[in-house]
Amino acid sequence: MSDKAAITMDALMQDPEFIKVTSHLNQDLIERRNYRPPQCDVFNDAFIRVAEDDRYEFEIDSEARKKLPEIIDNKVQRLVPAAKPEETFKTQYTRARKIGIVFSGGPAPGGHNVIAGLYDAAKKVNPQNRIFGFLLGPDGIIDNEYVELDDDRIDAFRNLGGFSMIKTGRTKIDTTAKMALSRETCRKIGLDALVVVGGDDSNTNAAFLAQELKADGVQVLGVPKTIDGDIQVRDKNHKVLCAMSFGYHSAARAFANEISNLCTDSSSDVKYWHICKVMGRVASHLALEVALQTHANMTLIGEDLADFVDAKRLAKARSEGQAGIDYTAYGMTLRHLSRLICEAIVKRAAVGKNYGVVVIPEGVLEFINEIQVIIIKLNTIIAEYNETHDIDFHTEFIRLEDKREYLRRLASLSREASDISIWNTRDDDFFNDIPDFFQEGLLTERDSHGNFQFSLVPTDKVIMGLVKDYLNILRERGEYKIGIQRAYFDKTMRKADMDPDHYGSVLFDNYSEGEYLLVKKNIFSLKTLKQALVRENGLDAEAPIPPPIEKIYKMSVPKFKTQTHFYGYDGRGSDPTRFDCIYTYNLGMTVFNLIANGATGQMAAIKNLERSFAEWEPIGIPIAPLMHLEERKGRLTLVLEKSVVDTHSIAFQTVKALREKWLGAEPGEDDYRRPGPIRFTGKSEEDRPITLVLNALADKITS
Ligand code: FBP
Repeated sequence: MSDKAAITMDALMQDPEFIKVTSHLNQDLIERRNYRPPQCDVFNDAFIRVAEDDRYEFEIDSEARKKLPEIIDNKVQRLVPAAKPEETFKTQYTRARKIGIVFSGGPAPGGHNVIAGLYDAAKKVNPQNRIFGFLLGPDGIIDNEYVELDDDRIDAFRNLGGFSMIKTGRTKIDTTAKMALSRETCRKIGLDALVVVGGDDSNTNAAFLAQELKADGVQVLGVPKTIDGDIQVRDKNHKVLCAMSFGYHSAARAFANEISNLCTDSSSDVKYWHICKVMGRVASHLALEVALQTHANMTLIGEDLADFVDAKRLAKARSEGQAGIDYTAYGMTLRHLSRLICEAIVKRAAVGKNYGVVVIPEGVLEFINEIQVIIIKLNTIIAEYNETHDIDFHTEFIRLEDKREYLRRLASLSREASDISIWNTRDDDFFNDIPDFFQEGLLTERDSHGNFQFSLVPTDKVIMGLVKDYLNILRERGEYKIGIQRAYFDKTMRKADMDPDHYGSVLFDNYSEGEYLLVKKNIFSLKTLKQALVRENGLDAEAPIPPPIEKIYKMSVPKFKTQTHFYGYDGRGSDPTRFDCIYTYNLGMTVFNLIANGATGQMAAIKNLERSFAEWEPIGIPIAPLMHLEERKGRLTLVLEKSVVDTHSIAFQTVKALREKWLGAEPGEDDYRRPGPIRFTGKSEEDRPITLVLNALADKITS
């Protein structure tokens, strides 16, 4: 570099404009940091009590009662103003406390505001209250790694996405040794309470910690976090207590914005099908909201596929007089799913739209019976191997071939075994029939909670591989064609002084009707085109195909070009929507008030999220009664019940009712909706998830 350039650069770096545009501080960041979310009405009171609410009942699992006796009889608690508090209450409420907080599991927009809400509420009640953030998730509790949070740190992260303030991790405190270390950490700091901000597994952890640490006087509270939206709580009479976990709205809006941009691109260059895999480990809540936000042409909802009944197959069995029930007609197979996608693609192509956008939920395979069975079997095999050997399955069998060989051995042993084996030759054959990359995916290491890591499986590739194969078959059969607009055909013919009617009836199946013309099924190559022209149009066998006809024919032959995208970590790291900012800040305040009232084993929540802010009600939900037995690492384990998409909900029924409209397999523009980017300020920011608004309508209409 020359001296002149160096000097110029030095001078430039002192320039105020240069400093401004290269600083990490931008207007949006400044506005976010300065924003103070509104607080639910009750938080304006100096003293807040909890009132037990007996209107809510739960179906209690006997295993939960056995394992969590100290917290199983907890009730729903409402936060209410303490109008004339007695002195003992005041002393207890305001006494100086040490509170630890930890993020657990994947990041979700709004987490920092939970901390800010907790911090502000705690400092308001008593400036001597101290908040400690455990680092890198539950490992921070086990290893006694934490930072004390102060004004500067809190202010730097207000209303910002991610969990970067204290980081996160997925460790589960699930052994006596880890529990003992956690207890030791609480004792060393002198913690009064611990707040676990996490999903279903983390709130499960919170319940076990609450049970264990009760005797030590350490309260443990949970906060419902996960972009997946699968922490939704209703009591046994379906009364909604927590309509949605935090982070869901922001992630769905971030994904929707990106996917809506693809709708715009796709309908502009009209050559790609965009295949969008959207996060959500099991439940399809995120895909559902994305569908409502964007009106993408096709959105798969896993829960819907699980309910699938192949009516055609049943009718066929009935007409052939088959005895018994054809069980293969119940539940979706991968093959059948690929057929449904092909059907949609073919329908759009018929009206000239050989492009579009498909949304596939990350966890869709969980709802395909044949795959789910294999996943559970492999979970069990891997867990059993790890339990009975000193070395972990994935360390012992590094290459796919080694893993396959182990499974092959199990299958051959099953032939000799007298009782039922977990892996038989049918499983092995099925497994060996699927592509290597998918086998690798199915064998992928389970997370620390024993969950199958769907985000590591190229689900879209699996499904679209089958789709491509079947589209080729349909193309060969002449069933996959691009419709030619009648007006365009007429114009092209007339430009070449050719009579459209003369050629139209030779070329097209539906020349007498329809805005889009479909080349006849028996014309599937230039050779068959020529034959048709010679046969039906009197073209001399030696003459070339007239160029305009050749052009029209070529336009009708579809190429199926795809672009695949994964929307997950990007949206999970987005800054929160205003809805999530307000929601999480109030969750933080709720959790402090539950602590100040001596609660433990409760999850902070805001009731009436689906309604206007004035109706939001901070509550505590007992965690233990929400737990049930679920398969993890090949065995039944007590965990918080995940909520999947209810196919009877208004939100799902809306998507179902508008499916054909959004597919857009008719002439004219598509019905795409543009949600736009998440904007922190301004009136156009979406209020709350559309899923919530629609589901709340059901209550309104029926009440
Ligand atoms: P949480 O349930 O912990 O909130 O995480 C949800 C999620 O984002 C899923 O959508 C996704 O399948 C998974 O985390 C990815 O996990 P990882 O961060 O370990 O790759």
